This record gives sequence, structure tokens and C-alpha cells, in this order.
Amino acid sequence: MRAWTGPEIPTLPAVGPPVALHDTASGEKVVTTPEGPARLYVCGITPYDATHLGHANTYIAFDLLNRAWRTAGHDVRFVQNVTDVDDPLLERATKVGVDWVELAERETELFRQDMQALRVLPPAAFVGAVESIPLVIELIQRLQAAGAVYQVEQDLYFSVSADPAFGDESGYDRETMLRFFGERGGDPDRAGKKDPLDCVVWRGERPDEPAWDSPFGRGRPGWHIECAAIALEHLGAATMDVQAGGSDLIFPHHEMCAGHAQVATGAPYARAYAHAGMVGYDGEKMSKSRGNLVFVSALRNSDIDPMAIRLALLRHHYRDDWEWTDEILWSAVDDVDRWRRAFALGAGAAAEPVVSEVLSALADDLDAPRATSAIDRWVDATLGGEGRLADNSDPDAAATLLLVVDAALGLSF
Ligand code: 5CA
Ligand code: ZN
Repeated sequence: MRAWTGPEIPTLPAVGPPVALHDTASGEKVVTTPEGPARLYVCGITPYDATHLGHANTYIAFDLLNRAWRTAGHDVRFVQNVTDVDDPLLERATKVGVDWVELAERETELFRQDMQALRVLPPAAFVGAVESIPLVIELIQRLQAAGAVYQVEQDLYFSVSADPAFGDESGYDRETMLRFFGERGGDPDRAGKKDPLDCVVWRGERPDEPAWDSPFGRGRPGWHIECAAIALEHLGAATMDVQAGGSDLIFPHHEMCAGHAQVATGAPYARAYAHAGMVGYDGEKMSKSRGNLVFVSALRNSDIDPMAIRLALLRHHYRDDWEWTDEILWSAVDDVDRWRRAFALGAGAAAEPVVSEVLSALADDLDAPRATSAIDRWVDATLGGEGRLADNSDPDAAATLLLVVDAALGLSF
């Protein structure tokens, strides 16, 4: 499907350092070493409701990775899916009496507009589950050939025991896996499965559910196989550099995707797995099912500058769990105003040390709070008048920093 229109990325006067990232699988910070283009897969939305600040936080986090790689001189191949057929979407459509296709198209379009307003760089391939059904069928056939698929009534299941590396991505013990599997769309109690953790790859047709023809009978894809199939096809290599998403996708989603792909290709799915923390509101994780949501589009409709939304999110480290409050937003609105006033002066305190601080903060596990604090200090020094003193004033400071803030942090003023 169509992605959104991305901003032009300015060329920087400096090259950024190699990018280090916390890897969920090893539990360590690893330096990424892309060969050819840096390959990034960021799991996309399930489009049954508008983009909330939790989603935006996750997408902005990995937009920083995309930008840090580009700053370090890499080409980036970024792919994202849209889960445009799945249980939560079908349930919502039935509940509100809308056609599920219309609901998915409408919310996907709103997501595009939100991402564009927040200046998130678009993926090279933005791919729906429905349009990928032929890829899913092909991947299931590869898994069948490897003896990793079996049938329970009209459904096909993946045997997690087929992947010797199963469990390496999350590192969770079996009890934790069983709990999350039950809570996050799995069916540990279904009778007839070989292992309670085995997940569905093809769900046979049910009354009143959409279904497509396949060699396994009419039905629809399982959630995990959809991402594995899209990633393998559109990233152009068996092993990607980084598989990313929110921390609620560590298990089962990313473990199962890795399992499917690894059995099919015999190669590791990803060199690193990166996960963003959860944004909460009113004491709980912001989620569509709980309904405690702050929508990006609602803030935009009430004339909040998208750059203030982006800055409010960048003030938190992407791996932290944190709570959204109105104060966070209003303080970002004030900061944007201060930054704008400082940039408007043209000359200012010396830019060069700020540039290297921003680039090294972002290359060190995407430390946006450290990067934005460096800009704050420059803004304070510049508005305080220091920058206008003849002997230490940098006449091009604002122009230089505007380039860096744009290219590396995705903020434009
Ligand atoms: N379509 C699947 C992925 S294939 C999915 O999880 N969709 S989603 O719409 O539920 O979430 C989209 C992304 O936002 C995921 O990476 C998810 O981890 C992240 N996300 C969801 N809620 C929050 C939250 N409260 N805070 C941070 N990230 C969140
Ligand atoms: Zn996914």
C-alpha cells in the first residue's frame, strides 16, 4: 500500500558515529554493523482506532534509529506492515457496525497523516497483511516442507519445537511465555496442540469472518506469520539488522516471527531486537482495549504544534516506561517557543560542541533526552546573550543546529 510523504533530510556537515542499541535478545548494548543497507523492520499498527501517543512514541523511537544510521552514512531499508486483518480489527468493526475494510482504510489513512505531521520518515515498503496473503501462503508451505506445521481441526499451527533457537529473542522462562501468550492473542489452552505455545499460522474460515482461498482451504493468516513473510520478502535478506516494536511485542510476537523465519531460512531473523517502553496514561498502559487514549490527531485538531508533540516524546528515553501528562505537553510547547526564539537570532553560542554531543547521544542507544538537553543548554546560552558577544559568537550557529535538529531529531522549526 501507499506510505506517506517524508520530509527532505538535510545533509549534515558532520558524520555521526556508529550506532549502538540495546538488544533484547542478548540483554546488552550492541554496536550495529550493517552490511549494505541497514535493514529495519518496525511492526506497524492494527488499524481499528486512531494513533495514540504510545504508538507515536514507538514510531518516533525507531525513526531516531533510521536517522542515526543515515547520519552515520548508511543507506536504510525500512519496512513496515499494517495488520489490516486480525481479530481486534474484526471485533471492533462488528461492534460499531462498520465494514472492516473501510475501518482499516480510514484508520490507516489517519496514521499516515499523523506520521507525516510528526515527521517520521516513511518506510520504503508499507505493506498490508491482506495484500501479503500470497507471501504468507508461500512461507507456510516452506514451513510445511520443514515439518514445522500441523493441523488442529481447520487451523494450521507452527511447532515452536522446530526452531532450536526458540526462546532466544525474549529470554523468558516457560511460565512467563505461557502467561504472555494467553494475554496477547495466543491460545495456550486449545485442545489438540502439540505444545501450548504453538501458534496459529492459518486460521480456517469461520462464519461471518473474511476468508481467502489457499492450498490449506479457505481462511486467513495468523498474526505472526504475516510479519515474518513481509519482512523476508521486502527487506531483501534473510537476516535484518534490527527488528523493532514496543515491549509488548517481545513475546509472543517477535519470538514467533523469528521462529517462523529461522525455520524457513536457517538463518537468524535479526542481528538485534529493539523494544520501546510503554507509555501510560491515568495509571495504566495506554491501549485501545483499555480506552485510556490520547490521540495524536486529537491534539493536532486542537492546534497543538506536532513539533511540540514530538519534542514531548523525545524528552523520554525510548526504553523507559512513563506516564503521559498534560504538563509534559505544555512544557514542550514552551520549549518549542524558546528554541524558536533562539534559532531566530541566527548567531549564537558555539554550535560545534553541541553538534557532536547530539550525534553521539543519539548513536548511544538513541539517547534523545541527552540530545535535547544539549540543545536546551545552547538555547539558554544564546538567549542569555552569550552568543551575541562579539568574541565568542558563532554567526552560523542557528543554521548549523537547525540542520542537526532536523536531520537527527526530526524536528523542524
Ligand atoms: N499490528 C501489531 C504489530 S504487527 C500491533 O501491535 N499493532 S498495535 O497497533 O497494537 O501497536 C502498534 C505499535 O505500537 C506496536 O509496536 C506496539 O508495541 C506499540 N504500542 C502500543 N501501545 C503502546 C503504548 N502504550 N506505549 C508504547 N508503544 C505502544
Ligand atoms: Zn508485527
